Amino acid sequence: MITIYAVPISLYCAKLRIVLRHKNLTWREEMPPGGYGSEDYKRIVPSGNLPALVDGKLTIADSEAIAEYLEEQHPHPAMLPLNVLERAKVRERGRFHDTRLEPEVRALFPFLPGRETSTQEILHRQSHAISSRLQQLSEILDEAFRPEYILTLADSGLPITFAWLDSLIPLMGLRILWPKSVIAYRNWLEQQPAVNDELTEYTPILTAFLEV
Ligand SMILES: N[C@@H](CCC(=O)N[C@@H](CS)C(=O)NCC(=O)O)C(=O)O
Repeated sequence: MITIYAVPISLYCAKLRIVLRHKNLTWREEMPPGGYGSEDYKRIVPSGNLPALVDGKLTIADSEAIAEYLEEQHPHPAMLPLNVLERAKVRERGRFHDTRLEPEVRALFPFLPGRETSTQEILHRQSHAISSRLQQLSEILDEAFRPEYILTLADSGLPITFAWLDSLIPLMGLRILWPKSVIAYRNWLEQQPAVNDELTEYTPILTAFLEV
């Protein structure tokens, strides 16, 4: 059986669970031995990051690498289109989430309750940065989001980042502009069973985490 190393609040672990759920896979979840960032865990996963997956002889980290592995090992239901050009665009969208949008949300993590105090300047700057990324996402989606759209690897990280935004906007007083096409895409995403099931489990964990 597949084992994943994960912690409940990790955004990228929730992203991975959406892929596992959509592919109807069963998995076992373990906390990193010795805790997050421990030397014990780094003996298993040298980079020390989460999530990681163990499947037989294979141990790999990085949600994108894991998702591509799962797609090849368990091709049905497909989470990449057949067309090579469309597959490339799915990968582009996945990387856009991981390297462009999510890092602008993560930049607020040092200012979560109980941590450093944020300033109006930081909140204004991050509101602008996140809104700009959402605008870019809407332009990227304009090409891709059609009635025949299937849930792809690129759609696993975005719903979790959107859930974080839902919590952080009122908590920090962020002013975020949501383009109409992103709202329509998000509504569609949240109707997908794998996304809905993960959000049903993840959102209360996120809410409790932010209440600390
Ligand atoms: N690009 C990585 C990012 C994963 C990531 O940032 N994971 C966080 C937890 S949500 C983590 O492990 N942070 C600690 C570290 O990177 O050492 C992926 O897609 O898996």
